[in-house]
Amino acid sequence: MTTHKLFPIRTHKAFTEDNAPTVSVVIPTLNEASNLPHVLPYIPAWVDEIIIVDGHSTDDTVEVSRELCPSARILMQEGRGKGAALSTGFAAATGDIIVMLDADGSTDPREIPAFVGALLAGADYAKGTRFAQGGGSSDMTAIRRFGNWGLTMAVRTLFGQSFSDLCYGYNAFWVWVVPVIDVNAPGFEIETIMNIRVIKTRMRIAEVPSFEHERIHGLSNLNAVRDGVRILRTIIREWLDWKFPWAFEKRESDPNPISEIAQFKISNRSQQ
Ligand SMILES: Nc1nc2c(ncn2[C@@H]2O[C@H](COP(=O)(O)OP(=O)(O)O)[C@@H](O)[C@H]2O)c(=O)[nH]1
Ligand SMILES: [Mg+2]
Repeated sequence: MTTHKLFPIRTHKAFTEDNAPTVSVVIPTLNEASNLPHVLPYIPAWVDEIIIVDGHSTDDTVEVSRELCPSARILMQEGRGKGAALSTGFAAATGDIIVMLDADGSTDPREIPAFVGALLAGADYAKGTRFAQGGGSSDMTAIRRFGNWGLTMAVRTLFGQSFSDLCYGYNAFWVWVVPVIDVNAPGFEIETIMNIRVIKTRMRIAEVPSFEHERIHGLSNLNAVRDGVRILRTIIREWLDWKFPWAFEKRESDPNPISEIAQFKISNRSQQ
């Protein structure tokens, strides 16, 4: 990816009461039937679209989603992993703003106004942080905390940023951010890639203090060591791509379908 020369695209759109930005919430789910009753009812009523991207759950996730939230769009993800599910959801979202939310009760839907507020106040990308005043976590083991600290420091050093949190998946952004950061990764490294590419593309990033609650039922799908190594490899690859773009030139025959869909949406929107 050679996005280092890109300058941010802005919406340049004056929102009025009749033209208020619409909000889509994208939720990846993998066997979360018992957790969804603690999440879906707390999504603010003014959210325009809820997209649930299921990873072919073997429990009643889909049925429970339909029952709790009949208006939600339920999609089956293509490929495997949280990253693939989010990519499917981003491509399908029709809102001006996309909010990423987990289904296990860790990310609190009642914080959505703070994320949307940061975007309305001028940010391109509102990035949740558990390590700013007002944030916190009751879902981090010591190894995760240490790993996240080390990886955050690595990104701060390599990319010259002052992020306080790297591996956290509660973020919100304007829809046009999707093709600019051109994100496509299958696993949990998607959050890191997004957080790095918004630096590389010089987005206005606002950190939003957020409290991560303990997963309510079931076990995390993340493996701290396996996924930590994947994330470290991702950081190094992103840095090499940033510093030596000529070595990573994208081939013409390597299109990103997510980008094409988002570009299409953006050009349609600008004609409205
Ligand atoms: N669709 C889909 N969702 C996933 C997958 N892996 C994790 N998730 C969802 O992503 C969110 C976060 O996953 P979790 O296992 O709690 O990881 P952690 O929060 O990093 O410990 C939850 O809503 C999961 O249901 C997957 O492979 N496919
Ligand atoms: Mg979780």
